[in-house]
Amino acid sequence: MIPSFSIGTKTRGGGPRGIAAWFVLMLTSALAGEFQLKPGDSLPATVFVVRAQPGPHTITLAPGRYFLTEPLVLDDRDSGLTIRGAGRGAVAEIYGGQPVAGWEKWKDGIWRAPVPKDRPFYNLIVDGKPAVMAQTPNAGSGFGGGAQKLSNTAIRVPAEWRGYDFSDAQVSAFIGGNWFSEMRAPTGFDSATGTLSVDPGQGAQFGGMNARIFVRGVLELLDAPGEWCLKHKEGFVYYWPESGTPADHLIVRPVGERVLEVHGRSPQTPAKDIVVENVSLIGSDFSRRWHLFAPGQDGSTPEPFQQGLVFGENVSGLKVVACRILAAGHSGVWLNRHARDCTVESCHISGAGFAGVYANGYMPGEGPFRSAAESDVNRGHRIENNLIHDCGKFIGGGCGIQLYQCGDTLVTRNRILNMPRYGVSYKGLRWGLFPKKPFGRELTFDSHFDHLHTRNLRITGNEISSVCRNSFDFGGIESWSPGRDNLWANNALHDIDQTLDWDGWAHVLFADDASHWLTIRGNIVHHCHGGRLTGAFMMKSLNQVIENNLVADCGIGRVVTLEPYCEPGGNFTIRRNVFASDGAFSRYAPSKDTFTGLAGTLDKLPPGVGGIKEVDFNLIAPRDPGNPNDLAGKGVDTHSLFGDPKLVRAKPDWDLSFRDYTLAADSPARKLGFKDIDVSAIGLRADFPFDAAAATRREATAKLQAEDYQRMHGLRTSAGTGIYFTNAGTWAKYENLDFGDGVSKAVFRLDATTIGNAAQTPFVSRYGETVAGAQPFKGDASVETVTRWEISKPYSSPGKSGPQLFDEAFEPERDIKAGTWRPMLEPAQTRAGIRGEPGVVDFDAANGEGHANSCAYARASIHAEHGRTNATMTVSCASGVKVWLNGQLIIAENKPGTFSETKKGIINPGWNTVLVKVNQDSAKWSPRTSGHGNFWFKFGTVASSCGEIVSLPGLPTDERAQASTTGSLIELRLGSPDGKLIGSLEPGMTECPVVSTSGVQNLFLRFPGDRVRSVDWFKFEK
Ligand SMILES: [Ca+2]
Ligand SMILES: [Ca+2]
Repeated sequence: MIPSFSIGTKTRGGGPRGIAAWFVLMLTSALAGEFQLKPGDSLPATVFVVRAQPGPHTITLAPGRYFLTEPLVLDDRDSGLTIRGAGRGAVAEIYGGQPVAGWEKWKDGIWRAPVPKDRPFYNLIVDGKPAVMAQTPNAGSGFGGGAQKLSNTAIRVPAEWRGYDFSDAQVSAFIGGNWFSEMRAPTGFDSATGTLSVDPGQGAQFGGMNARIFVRGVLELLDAPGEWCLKHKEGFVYYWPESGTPADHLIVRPVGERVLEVHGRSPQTPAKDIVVENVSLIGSDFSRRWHLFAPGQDGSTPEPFQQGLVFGENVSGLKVVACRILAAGHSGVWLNRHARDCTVESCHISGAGFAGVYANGYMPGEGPFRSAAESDVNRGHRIENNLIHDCGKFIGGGCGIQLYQCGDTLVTRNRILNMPRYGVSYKGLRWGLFPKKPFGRELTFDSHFDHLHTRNLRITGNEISSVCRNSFDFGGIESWSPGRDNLWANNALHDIDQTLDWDGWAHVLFADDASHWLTIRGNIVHHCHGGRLTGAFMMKSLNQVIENNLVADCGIGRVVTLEPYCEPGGNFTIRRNVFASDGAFSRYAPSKDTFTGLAGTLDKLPPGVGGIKEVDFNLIAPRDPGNPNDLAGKGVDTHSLFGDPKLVRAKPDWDLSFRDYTLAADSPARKLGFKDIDVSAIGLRADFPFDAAAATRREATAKLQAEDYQRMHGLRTSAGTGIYFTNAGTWAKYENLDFGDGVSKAVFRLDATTIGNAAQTPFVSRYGETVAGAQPFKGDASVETVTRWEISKPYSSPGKSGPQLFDEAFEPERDIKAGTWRPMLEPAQTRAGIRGEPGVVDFDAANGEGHANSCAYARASIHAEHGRTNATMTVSCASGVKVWLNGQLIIAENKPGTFSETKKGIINPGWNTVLVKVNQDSAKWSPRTSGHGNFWFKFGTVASSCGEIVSLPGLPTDERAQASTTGSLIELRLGSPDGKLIGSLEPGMTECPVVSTSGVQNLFLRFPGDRVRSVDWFKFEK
């Protein structure tokens, strides 16, 4: 038997001690080669002792809990070591911290316990999951909570927060176009003004903090079950248990940002062939601040943030197999810099603050290297058969698997779900941003690929769903400026929906800038949704191939965005695919560069590169059967077939998985050469060692965020907040809910308007399924911005510059009812991810960018209870603007600026129309990366003393929203959207009885009318 010890090495590779020497004797006399530990024994001390013996060794952990006082650090002296858990299912649990004891009731539901003073930590692990650091608004209920962004380094908190203690606070902030989020640390608090200063994060390179911020880590914000807060100066941690008391839970405070660190002492002396198998590794710390890149860079994560619960650097052949890796503060597994031939296999990774698995190489041209080949140090990994879910807990850019400058790697058979951003992503650096002389050598376009190590990646057989739930410009699988010759094959991607900007950029398979020589083959994309600029695929780079894929049951704006942009693009191939879902707006959304190729950041196209190489032999169910192929004249799809693909679905829509699609024997796809996709090679292997359904099961009595559905029909999500657009017949599916031994009541959190049951329904404009309600003015003495418009296409005239179009009257100017219009209900986002502020109408972003020397129009209506005169109307623009009020020209300025008119500001009782025209300056168009650009306006009016006054996009209409006056707001159904009705929420109510429901169920929220504006969360009670 091994005696119990609580000794540990104090520093990495620390020297021997007397007690350790005695320990060696005990161990070696007990067993040679294999060392057995039981709970209470010290793992670091054992490693320290084992290291002194000739190996290789195996340390076997008996089932039970092992708590570390500091990270376990292995190095090259431990090469060949295996750490293995005894028993099945990783029941030996290594915690990266200490249990918190001594809880006492504090107030309300809140308990507190002593912890070491002056030792801040940023993650509290409760039953293997990260608790929510006290925040406002509460998790899953949006942003702000009264706090407002002032600048990239300051926010203003509400007046009632001014007495709060912000010494443990953090500010979580999405930045710029919502690609990434950062965690900011306070640098000062001015209680007189309520101004909380924070560090600058990465700086304003991507636009700095946007409005999607929240404050966390303030005790006064601890107001809900599941929240915790540290007061590190007091030495107390506070927690409100989700159920029972703290004694009913295992609550652990982390002691480091890594739990298991495998770190060879130099790149030349890697730690080799270390195996960690069948153990649970639970809980590591997050950090006071975090950002993804160094300021001014778009590359490697800065050194302090290169963190994983399992961390490997200077490693070769590290294997992490059949482990549970839970509640990592940063990433679950992080393979840093020099890391070769590592394996992460058959693991269950969940609750990570950032990514499930991250491999991080050197930025091109950086590091202690003399050549490109020398710098290729992170490669050869295999990431296979892992269940990775619910990561991105602290970082909104969190994803399943991400590789940076890491290549020759196989990512296969993983099941990835519930991420704020990507399922799988990998990145390098695009030509246009490349260092000009890496390692002192001149660079050519051809030789720059030598420096791009994110190459020869095989992303195959993965199942990815419910990702991209809280970020913009996303992809289920994504690449940005990697090296050559990557493959995405035989993956299934489903239930990935646009969340932040319905009509904005997103692609399920998103080959973003400079994804050259990428092949996308044999993938199944189903049940993905989004508007105009959302597609199944992006194709913009050199020599890409999209072949033999199936797209079905998607509601998307385009199938492929086939448009080079920024970097060189051409030689496009799209062949033998089955597009059973067509784009609602366009199939390929081509630009003129699509047919010629684009040199982009090169002076000219590389030799042999043209536009389309082959877009043909596809089977397409066309949106418009009467005009199935408007690109036939361009040589596109000339041999393709248009019509019913004869797709056989084995299950009803709400239950379909990728396994349920087959093509009928007589499907025309076969004649075109389409090969059946092997669905048996997708998703977790049969030998996955954990119960995946149990791992992702939710309790029905916990708060269920409405936006965390597994499938939806017809509605929309506002990222991190809720669902809306719940028109009659829409539904959302919540899978795998455990109702335990029964519940009797459902409780909902709805928006105030729905609860208020207002008798007066607003005016509406309808655009197909989109309904825009009238926006009320506050009616105070200030100028209030009109935020929703209908906009025209860009108009131009041959040979005329933008300013010269100022006095040329196009269709809408001659007759406001004429022309083609479409709604612009929220700020458009540019392709570079720059989102306009509310009320800034950016025609460039809205019309797809690149419209130099044109003008455009916008129209809106204002309905006033009482008329008034001298209503100051203000418009801002970047070039020239005209404003007509009720057909009268009130402002005409052919120059940039802000212009006001008061005397002609006459608001009539009833309806008024506003028409705005703006033109562009005569500068050559270039993509906008900050500011508003050069083709926009913002308009507002004073609306005081007008009584009830609202604005509506487009022309006046008297149609009002139809509220369902009878029937319920929400139906709760089991099994299917029309399955057993277990409860109905009645108008004016926020809770309803539920017929006794127990066990594990799939629940559907079905909306019988259109009276619910939005749902934030719901839960069941006994
Ligand atoms: Ca709270
Ligand atoms: Ca919510």
